[in-house]
Amino acid sequence: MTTSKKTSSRAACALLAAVLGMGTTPAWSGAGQPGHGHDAAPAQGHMMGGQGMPGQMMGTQGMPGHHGAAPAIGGPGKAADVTRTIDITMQDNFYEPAEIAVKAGETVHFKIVNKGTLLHEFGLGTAAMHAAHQKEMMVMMEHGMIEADRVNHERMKMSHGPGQMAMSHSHGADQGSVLVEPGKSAEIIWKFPKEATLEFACNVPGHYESGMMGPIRIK
Ligand SMILES: [Cu+2]
Repeated sequence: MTTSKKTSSRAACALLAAVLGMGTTPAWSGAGQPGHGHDAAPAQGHMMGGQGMPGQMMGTQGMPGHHGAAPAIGGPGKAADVTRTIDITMQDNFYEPAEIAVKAGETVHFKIVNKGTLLHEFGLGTAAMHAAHQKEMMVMMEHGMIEADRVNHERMKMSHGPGQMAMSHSHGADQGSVLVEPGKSAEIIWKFPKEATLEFACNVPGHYESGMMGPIRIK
C-alpha cells in the first residue's frame, strides 16, 4: 500500500517531471520561436540599421541636416576658423571670379554681391546636386516662389507643404546656397572637405546652362 503509494507518487513525480520536461520542451521550443524571432530581429535590426544609415552617413560626413545621401561637400564653418575671404560678384549671367581655388579642409568666408539685374544663386555642390537643384528651382519658379528678379517671400512661406519643404530647405547659408536679389548681398562661411569635385553655381532656371557656374579646385 505504502509502496504502491510511493510508486504512484514516484510515478506521479516522473509524470510531473515528464510534464515539466515536456513543459520545458514546448517552453524551449517556444523560446526557440523567439529565438527565431531573434534571428529575425537582427535582420530587422539590420534593416533598421539600413534605414538609419543615411543618419550614420551624415554623422560620418559631419553633415547635420536631412540630406542623407548627400556627398561630402563640407558644411557650415565657424567664423573663428576662416582662413580666406573670397569676394564673389554676380552678374547676368556669370560670376567674377570664374573659378575658385581653396585648400583642403579650409574654412572660407564668401562675400557675395549681386550686381546684375536678375535674381541669382550662389550654391556649392557637385554637378549632380546642381542638376537636381535646377529641377527644384524650375518648380519654384513655376509656383511663383521665385521670379526673374526677386524671391516671392509670401509664396515661399505658403509653400511649406510636405512635398515642397525640400525646396525651401535647399537654400540657406547653412546649406551652402544663397539666393541673392539684384543689389543685395549675402555671405556663407563654409568648411570644405579634404577632397571633392565641386562647383559653385546658379540654379535659377536657364542660368547654369548659360554659363553661370565655375569649378572649385581643392588643393
Ligand atoms: Cu543666376
